[in-house]
Amino acid sequence: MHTAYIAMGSNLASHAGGSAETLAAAAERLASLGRIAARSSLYRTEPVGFTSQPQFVNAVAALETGLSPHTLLLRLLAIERDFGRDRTHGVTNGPRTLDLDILMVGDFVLHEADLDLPHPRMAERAFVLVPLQEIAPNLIEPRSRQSIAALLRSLQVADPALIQQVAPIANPAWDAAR
Ligand code: PH2
Ligand code: MG
Ligand code: MG
Repeated sequence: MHTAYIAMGSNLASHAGGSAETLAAAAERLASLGRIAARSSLYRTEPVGFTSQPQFVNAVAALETGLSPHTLLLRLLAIERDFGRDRTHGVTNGPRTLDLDILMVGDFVLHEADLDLPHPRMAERAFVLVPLQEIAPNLIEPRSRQSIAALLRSLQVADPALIQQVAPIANPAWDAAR
């Protein structure tokens, strides 16, 4: 058993509804892979990377699971597909119905073609660090050996505007299950 931290994102509607409803429904599917130990608030965030696309809704969940990182990855990809994620079209970093990224699994450090752990860009992304710090401020990122709170402070010093692009939102479907 280990704790996997999973970043959730959406900026297109799915069969479950808008992005907030999609993340709420996806969290129920995550619960079938283990036990959800915590989930952050939902956040409305400005798109990063490819900027001419709708705002995202992002969150982070902590999942206690016995699945190996690779098995977990396959299961997450299957859930993405079930919510209409189409990887055959579209731009890199472009709009998506559902994105489920593994941030960390315990203190696994992996560098493989299909899976890099911890997620190589997590420390640059306010839409990841802000929700992650909400549920696991003292968690140590094993590559930098820094806590999530420390990584977020560094990002805030480097670019304060980034943090302001991540704002908590309320959603009944998500908040009821927290
Ligand atoms: N995901 C990306 C690219 N840019 N921007 C925000 N705000 N949220 C995301 O989840 C996101 C992004 C690629 O996965
Ligand atoms: Mg992804
Ligand atoms: Mg992603």
